[in-house]
Amino acid sequence: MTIIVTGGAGFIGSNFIFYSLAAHPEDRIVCLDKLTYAGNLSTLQPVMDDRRFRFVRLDICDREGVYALFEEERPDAVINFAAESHVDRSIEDPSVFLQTNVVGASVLMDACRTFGGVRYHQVSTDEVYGDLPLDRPELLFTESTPLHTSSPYSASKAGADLLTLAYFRTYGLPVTVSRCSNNYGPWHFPEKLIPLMIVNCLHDRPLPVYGQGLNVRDWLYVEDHCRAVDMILRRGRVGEVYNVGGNNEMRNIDIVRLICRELGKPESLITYVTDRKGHDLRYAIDAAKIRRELGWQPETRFEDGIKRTISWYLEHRTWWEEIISGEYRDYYDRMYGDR
Ligand code: NAD
Ligand code: TDX
Repeated sequence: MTIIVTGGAGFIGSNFIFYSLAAHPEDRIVCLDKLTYAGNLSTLQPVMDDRRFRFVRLDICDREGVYALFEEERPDAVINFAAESHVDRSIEDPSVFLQTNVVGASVLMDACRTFGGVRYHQVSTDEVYGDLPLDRPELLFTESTPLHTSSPYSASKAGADLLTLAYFRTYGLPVTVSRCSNNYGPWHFPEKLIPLMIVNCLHDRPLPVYGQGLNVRDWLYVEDHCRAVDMILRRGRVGEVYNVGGNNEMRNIDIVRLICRELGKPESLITYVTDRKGHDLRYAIDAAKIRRELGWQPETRFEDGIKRTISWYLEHRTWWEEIISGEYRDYYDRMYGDR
């Protein structure tokens, strides 16, 4: 198969490319990425010379460019990871979220149907369900929980998610959707909770906890998510939605304390800051459907995954230091300017 992976220079997309090239030696991957502030080409350096891999710098909203790439590559499948993904940025300025997350997904799906029923997978999120109360631990999101979003980010992801199901119903496009909980692991951009706290700890900087730190997220090791997407692409039923979750709910404050302990830093670094606007209280996923239909379940326990992640950040200082300094944004020009 030739698979177009969008957003492959970001956190989950890059992990997916590494996973997929190792798991399926017969497949070819074309990574399509705009290289926004969140895309980092140096992440993909280990596979740049693999003849089964190609990188193309392109915006998923660029219809002409996307169609030309389809014409050239004739892909069997598209997995859409590309998105503006940070809730706080969406609160600052929603417009680019609507453009990339909604319009971009529709351009990709139009290309899929124009070039003849190309298999399409939309990487959605558990945030499309909105949030759950903190005092009802028995409540979980299932695939039939109504979508009820809180932030411009989650509303834009819900738009793309529903549009994907509309392309199945209206045009018969062979699609699937996955709605996953919070991921953590290597190559995670240090604006998100876990990498931000690790990096700040290593610099002995304050650890900004929103509100009282009591909000709950369900954390899944990124490779487990990649395996789920891979299984859904190959064996999932078209037209279906699959929840993916870690069965690992934790309060933000407990995560931050754990990171302090692991790095031998004092909890006095913790600073409570103004809460996020519209802050979702709790996410919790019921992943029974993917377990029952595809035999998927998380393999990495949080205790192991978080240790592995912290070690990774200790061993890959250059990667995140270049991000913090902004230097990584020159990488493309340095590496590819003359090619
Ligand atoms: P990320 O922000 O790390 O990476 C996004 C990538 O998309 C970057 O490489 C960026 O350059 C690229 N991109 C952005 N706009 C683009 C455009 N217009 N055209 C082409 N490329 C573009 O995001 P992530 O955390 O890896 O998330 C990947 C996907 O998974 C997103 O769709 C996100 O909504 C979803 N998701 C993330 C999580 C999580 O915990 N991180 C959980 C569930 C679902
Ligand atoms: O500095 C911080 N302090 C803090 O208390 C940051 C960055 C976050 N937080 C809190 C807010 C959330 O309750 O930590 C929690 C996690 O925040 P994020 O890492 O921003 O993730 P979240 O808002 O839960 O969204 C993530 O999971 C679902 C991803 O960023 C999304 O792309 C995905 O869809």
